[in-house]
Formats: sequence, C-alpha cells, structure tokens
Amino acid sequence: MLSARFRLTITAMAALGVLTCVSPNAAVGAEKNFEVWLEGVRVEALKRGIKKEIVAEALAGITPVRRVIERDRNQPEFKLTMARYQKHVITPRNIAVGRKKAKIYSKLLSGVAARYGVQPRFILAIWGIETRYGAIKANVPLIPSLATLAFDARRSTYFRKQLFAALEMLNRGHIDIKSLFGSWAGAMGQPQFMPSSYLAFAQDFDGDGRRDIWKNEGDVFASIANYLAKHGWRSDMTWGRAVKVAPGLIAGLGQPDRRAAPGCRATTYPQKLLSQWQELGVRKIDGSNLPTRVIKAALIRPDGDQGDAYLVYRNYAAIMAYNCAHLYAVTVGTLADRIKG
Ligand SMILES: [Ca+2]
Repeated sequence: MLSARFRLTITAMAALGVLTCVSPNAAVGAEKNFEVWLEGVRVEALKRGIKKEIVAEALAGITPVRRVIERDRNQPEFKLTMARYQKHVITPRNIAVGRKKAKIYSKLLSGVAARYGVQPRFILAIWGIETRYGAIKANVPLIPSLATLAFDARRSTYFRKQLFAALEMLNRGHIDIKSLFGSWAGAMGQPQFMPSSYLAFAQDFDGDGRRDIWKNEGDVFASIANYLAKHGWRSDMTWGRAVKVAPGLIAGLGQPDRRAAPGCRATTYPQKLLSQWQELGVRKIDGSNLPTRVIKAALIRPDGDQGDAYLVYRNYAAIMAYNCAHLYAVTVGTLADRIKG
C-alpha cells in the first residue's frame, strides 16, 4: 500500500505462478557496509526518540536478506490485463467465501460500517484480495526485510521511512518484535498495511488497547474502513461501473492525464457530470441509461484502446489510494459488487 507502483497481491502472484521465479545472481550488498549503514540507522532511531532497548532488540544481529532482494528484482514483467487479473481474483470461490464471511461477521461489519461510513462489501473485497480474507499469512520477519530494502539503493528513501515507522510501532507498544511479520516487501497483517499506514490509519475497534491487524477481525475491518474514510469515502455512493462508450468518443477526450488519486501515477480521462456522459452516449454495460444523480465521474480504460471502459466516482480514488493501480481498484469494486450479488 502507498507504494508508487502496483504491488501485486500475494494471492494474485501465487495464482499466476510468479512466486517461484528467482534469479540466482541477485546482488546483495557487502555485509560490512550493511553493518556501518545499520549503525547509522541506530543513531537516527535514537534521535527520533525510539527507546534504546527497542532499537537494540529490533536491530540486533540482522543481516541483509538475500531472498528479499531476489523478490524485489523479480517483479513480473508481463503486462497483466484486467481480464487475466480478474480471472484469478474474482473466482466463484472468492465470491462465495466473501458472502460467507459477510454472514459470519455481519454484526461486526455493521458496527464498523456505522462508525466509519464504509459499506461492508468494500471492506470484504479489499480483505479478500489482500490476503484471501485473512487466510494467507505473511510470515517474513518485518525488520530484517525493511532494513534490506532500505539498505538497497533501488527504493531506499521509501523503505528507510517504513523501517523507522516499524520501529515506532514497537516503540509505542502496538506489537512486540516476536510477532512483527509481514510480506517480503513489508506489508503487514490481514489488510497488508505498510508501517507508515499502520501508524496513520490502523484502528483499535474492540478497544483492548492494541491495533491488531494480524488477528483481530474488528481491528482489521475498522483499519480498512478508516483508511478509505480518511481518503474521502462516501457511504452513499458506489465505486463506479463498467460502461458502453459510443464509437469515437474516447478519441475526442484528449489525453488521459488526470491523476486517479493524489500521489498516484495512474491517470484517468477527464471528470464530467453523469448527465454529460449520458449526453455523450455513454451507457451502462446493459445499454440502459446512466444514473440521474448529480455526481462527477471520470472515464478510465485500463487496458487501452481494446479494453473495457469504466466510469469511476470519488470512492474509486480512495481505493486507488489504498493501492495505486486500475487493475486493483476495478477488481476491488467488481468483487464488492459480486459479493453483494
Ligand atoms: Ca484491538
């Protein structure tokens, strides 16, 4: 989350079989340089007010994790299409499990929806896509992988920030070092929050004093909902929809250069009122008229000229803030619709 580029979910990567291709010659920096670098991290952590026993324990004896760098260097290079991605994510099983979870946790989800103003189906869809409703448990010790990525030159600024955020989580007592696990790239718990997002958005819904996004469903749902709410979610609106576009319309719209969310590199075609899109010949996918509400919608076509078009509302930008990729956000919206049935 909040990474500038699309982070394929563990689920999707496993489904696509890209988890196993590891390059044998990935370079890991010399251990000695790492030790020197780590000493700098210790000094800065103390300056930032992190207790010295926390710094000592969290950073004791860690070395660069070769596998983390291998994984970072082996992001899939093929371009996923919406259809291919959705085929692996919006499966009958994922829909069925989503509906089952909606029943099991109906009371908890209603409580979270009432407090944060986010419809349960979207919380379920994000939960389902991130970690298959909590079934996939990321079990990589977090501090060593963040330190490895912060030491590595490729995205050191971003991961150095995440490393200090993780130390701050320990400092505040949100979690202890023995339980601090994440994905190889530092995404944690059932909602796959990065440490900086955890500090800013994770919630303690059951009021036990811990924001437990690893094991407590209420905290997981509330944290996802709070993230969306803080990024402008509106509970009286949906995400958007697939649409039919009149031939030639898109060519006349100019470049798709409107940012889909602040800080997100993905872009959309311009925003217009639904009534304007209706006038331009855009229709629901079944050919019927667009809704008559006075709201703005942006047009997107994630797969380019040959792909499907969608009109997306402001809630779409909140999903894009969670993970900046049209593939991800459209799939969250579509899975939410399918769970609703
Ligand atoms: Ca809690």
